Amino acid sequence: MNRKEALETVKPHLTEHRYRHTLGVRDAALTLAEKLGVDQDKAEMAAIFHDYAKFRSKDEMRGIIKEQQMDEDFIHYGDELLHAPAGAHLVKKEIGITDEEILSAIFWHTTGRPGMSDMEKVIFLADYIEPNRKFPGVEQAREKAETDIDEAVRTALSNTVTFLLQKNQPVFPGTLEAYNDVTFKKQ
Ligand code: DGI
Ligand code: FE
Ligand code: FE
Ligand code: FE
Repeated sequence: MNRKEALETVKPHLTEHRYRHTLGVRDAALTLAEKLGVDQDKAEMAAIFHDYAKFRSKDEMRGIIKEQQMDEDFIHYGDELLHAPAGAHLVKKEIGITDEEILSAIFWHTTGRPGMSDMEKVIFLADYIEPNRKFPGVEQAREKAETDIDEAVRTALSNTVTFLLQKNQPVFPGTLEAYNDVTFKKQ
């Protein structure tokens, strides 16, 4: 599938706003992929489909997580987490993408995980810093991404954990493990 077909395929699954975000993630992912030396075509595919399941019903996504015997923490730590693992499954089943690098980047794009691959970092960070994002701390993460991608990932994880704590929301264990992992590696 080429870029144009991929964009035409994903568009009907997204709102205007989410499609614009997806184009931003695609642009950011291409830049980060070049910096990290990962396959730019794969990074672009992962970016285009990363939010594929964003508007599926919660019940459908919970069903996929159970049937596919994925970590049920994805069900218990907040509904925002469902679309990443469910999306990886649906992109494989409905679009026919089988590349594991692409699928795991989609799978982990919301939470991150300890020991993230370079492709996973590219999509996780591109989702966080793409040009349409406006939340507090994003500028700092963008600046770090210019010079030190691990430090930028650390900032994104740290900001996300801080944001969740401030809102009295649970933090997915894998997100804390990811934060600890990149923080230990810095020391
Ligand atoms: O799908 P997007 O909006 O582009 O971005 P995303 O997939 O990174 O989802 C962001 C949302 O996910 C945001 O509302 C915060 C939430 N989130 C991220 N990490 C965690 C989390 N929510 C919980 N409960 N726990 C987490 O570890
Ligand atoms: Fe997402
Ligand atoms: Fe994210
Ligand atoms: Fe996204």
